[in-house]
Amino acid sequence: MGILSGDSLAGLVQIPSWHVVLAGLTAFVVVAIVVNVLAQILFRDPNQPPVVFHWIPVLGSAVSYGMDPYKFFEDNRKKFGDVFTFVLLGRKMTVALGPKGNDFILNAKLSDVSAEDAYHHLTTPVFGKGVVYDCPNHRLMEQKKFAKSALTVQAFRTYVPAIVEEARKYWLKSPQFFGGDSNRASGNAHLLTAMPELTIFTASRTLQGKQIRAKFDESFADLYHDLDRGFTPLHFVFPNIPIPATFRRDAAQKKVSDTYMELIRERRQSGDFSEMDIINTFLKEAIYKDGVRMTDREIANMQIGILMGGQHTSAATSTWALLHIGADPKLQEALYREQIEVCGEDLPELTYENLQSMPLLNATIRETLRMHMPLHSLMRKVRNNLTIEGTHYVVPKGNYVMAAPGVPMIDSNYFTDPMTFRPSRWDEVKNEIKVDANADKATISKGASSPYLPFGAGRHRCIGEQFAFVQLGTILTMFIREFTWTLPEGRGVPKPDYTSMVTLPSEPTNIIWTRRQIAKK
Ligand code: X2N
Ligand code: HEM
Repeated sequence: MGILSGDSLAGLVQIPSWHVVLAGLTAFVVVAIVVNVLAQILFRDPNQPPVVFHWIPVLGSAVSYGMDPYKFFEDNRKKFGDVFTFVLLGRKMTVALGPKGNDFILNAKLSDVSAEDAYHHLTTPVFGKGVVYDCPNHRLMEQKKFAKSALTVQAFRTYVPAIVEEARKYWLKSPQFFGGDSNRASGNAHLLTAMPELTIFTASRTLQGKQIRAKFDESFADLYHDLDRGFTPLHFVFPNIPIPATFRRDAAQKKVSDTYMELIRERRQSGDFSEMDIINTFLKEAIYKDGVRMTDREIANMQIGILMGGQHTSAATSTWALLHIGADPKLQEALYREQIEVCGEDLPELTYENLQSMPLLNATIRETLRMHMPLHSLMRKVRNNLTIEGTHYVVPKGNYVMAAPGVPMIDSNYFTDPMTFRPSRWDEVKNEIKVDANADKATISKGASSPYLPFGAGRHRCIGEQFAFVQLGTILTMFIREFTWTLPEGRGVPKPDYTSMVTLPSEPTNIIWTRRQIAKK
């Protein structure tokens, strides 16, 4: 035996046993907590916004914010007012609530705040490189312009019949509906299965054309599912956490992006640019002002970004809308009557123009977005010390600012009885929208300090609003034509679940449906 054998080493150096290690760790954690608590009590900087008290460093207020951000904002607003800072898994987030806060954050100077610094670690592994938040802001501005140029009224006129056809195909095929039996007269559908499926079929068919839509009947659905499971708050906190979902995300990103590139090459070769989709507008227009051309890879990755964004927000919104309509038989009947009035007794093929003449339908979508804005938190990383107007507070560089446009939308100062779903509150008056016809409270203007901003404001504002209304309007109209539905006996509209990327209804999200035509026979 040599002198350096294990036995003799153990004799020389005392290897600490497990309970000594545990005691050491516990001591470290206790000291960290004590230091963190003392620091909050003793070193409050009067020039910075107040900090929400938290026991555990790094974790901070993650659990109470993550469980119910609106309750968290409300509770702390009572203590601190509209502006306060909380710790979210190592990040310092300064919230500015109310229309003024939204304006402050969403219209902040580009040199002061950055969306890409707040979002890119989450979005880039999913969308891919070179686009959206993986490029300078001026590139994103032009990418949005290219995408937007596809979303014309002319294109929407072709999208409506395409969505109608997808909806019909979907009822027939999906086990949530007829499951292949066109005579099935009633059933129970799980909306958080059905609506994401119908949303991705209709969005891909319209925004990306027939060829991409066809791929969703094969491998694409699974690949997008893998991308979805890498687009979560968990991946926002730990972008590269070594779990299967992360590896699948990365593999799927490559395969999906390659598929779009292949299609781009095919279209160039065949010279067939006839579809009015976003892929074609990029092929025609994607040259930046400085002469730089978007690469095929970038055009492909942009397609992923657009489909992912539109997918989550729109699927959540249609699910919420169907739940509210299901809970309100009078509204359901009124929507049916509006349709008959606008389209005619025999309900011929729906058109884009029909949708524009259905105020109750559009008010129902608006009301859904008011109560269930899909994105409850919008973030920017602070690049230069930011003084908050009208206060002595400075938000230091390196912090994040967080806007929550959903807060005024459920605040009784702006919307009467805000927790009641009441589409009739939306009475259109010229370009202005009166919040409530019966009480002359706030009037919504086009400014960024509007209390109603489901699509954001400022340079990062959504480009998908009109498309979303076309898609949601067509899907809801088709539902109302085909079915009557209720929520299961004794159930109301579910409470929100904030733990996913968008605000979803918590389970169960089932409806009991009956077909109108077959019921009549
Ligand atoms: C651990 C509760 O759950 O105790 F997609 F081309 C594509 C928005 C990014 C929001 C991140 C963190 C929540 C922690 C809960 C495109 C259509 C876009 C626009 C803590 C215990 C993407 C991350 C949400 C952190 C909240 C927005 C979307 N139009 N789509 N504890 O990006 O627009 C796009 C744009 C983000 C977030 C969070 C927790 C263009 C817990 C339980 C657990 N957030 N979040 N889009 N939390 N817990 C999009 C802008 C961009
Ligand atoms: C940006 C909401 C649908 C594409 C945004 C923002 C919001 C929003 C709040 C601002 C994000 C921020 O400031 O950080 C919604 C809602 C939707 C919807 C509520 C549906 C109901 C869509 C669709 C598309 C889309 C269908 C694509 C066709 C985008 C893009 C941006 C954006 C490209 C710009 C991001 C930026 O400039 O940073 N959306 N969106 N959205 N949305 Fe949407």
